[in-house]
Amino acid sequence: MPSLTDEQRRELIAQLEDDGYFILPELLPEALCKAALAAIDRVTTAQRGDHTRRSVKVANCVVHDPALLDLALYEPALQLAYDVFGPMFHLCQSNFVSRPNDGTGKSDFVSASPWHADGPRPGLFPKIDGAMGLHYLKFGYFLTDLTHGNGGSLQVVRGSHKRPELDGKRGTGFQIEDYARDLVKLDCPAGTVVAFHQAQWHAAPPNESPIERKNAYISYCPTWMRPLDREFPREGELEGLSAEARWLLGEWRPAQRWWLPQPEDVQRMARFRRTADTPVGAVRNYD
Ligand SMILES: O=C(O)CCC(=O)C(=O)O
Repeated sequence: MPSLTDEQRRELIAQLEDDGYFILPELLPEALCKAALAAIDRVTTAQRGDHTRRSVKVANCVVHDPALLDLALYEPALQLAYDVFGPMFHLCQSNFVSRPNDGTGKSDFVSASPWHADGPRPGLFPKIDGAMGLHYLKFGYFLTDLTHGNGGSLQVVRGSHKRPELDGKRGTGFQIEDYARDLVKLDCPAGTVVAFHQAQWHAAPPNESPIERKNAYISYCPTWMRPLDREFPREGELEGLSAEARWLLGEWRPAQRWWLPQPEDVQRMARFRRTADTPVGAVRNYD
């Protein structure tokens, strides 16, 4: 399993602050990529039924297959979530999309996605100097090749996380050509992992290629935010999972401990801290 050095982490976090996104230096390990693809294919086939060319999006995908939960446990992502949120972060959202050239022309976040920022919504959340703080960090796992250029790659506007969503423009008032200088099209090889700030403007055009686009988005937020696309697990639903998986999925605890961790809570994800950091047990301000 790849793991980032402190230096790589510093560089990626600096990119996140400046550009609103970064690309992990290593591709996803082939075995993990293959397992996630097999899981996506299995769930997609079951959901499609006879509509074999339909695009399929599945929310809270981590509960559908252990390989998709393994993506949520990908060490470089957890290291970077730790960097931005400290030890008290958990899973905010997970979904996958399996998107062929489906010919629907829809921009419904299934067949394609229009330009937007994820929020958080409503946009009435506090801003500092006009910029929205980082409330969740989202990782896109692109599991199929997109280097051919017309597969409906994720696109972002570099630095847009520092501005209001689409500069406050609506409908045809927003023209992506006006931002051509900062437009980044992530026509990337299979196994590429891209992360972005939730306020980053992003979109994905329809897949116009013969290669089905398959990817997962997995995001993390502080434990004092509720997950976006699932309820907290009920008794028994986390049986057999690792301590880290149970933490990410939100195992039961008394209300105050979502906000004020006990020393053992601070320890749960402690192995993802930077090696140069003070050992977590010695940090008093989490008491
Ligand atoms: O279709 C895509 O890849 C983009 C998805 C998206 O915009 C989102 O999850 O907010």
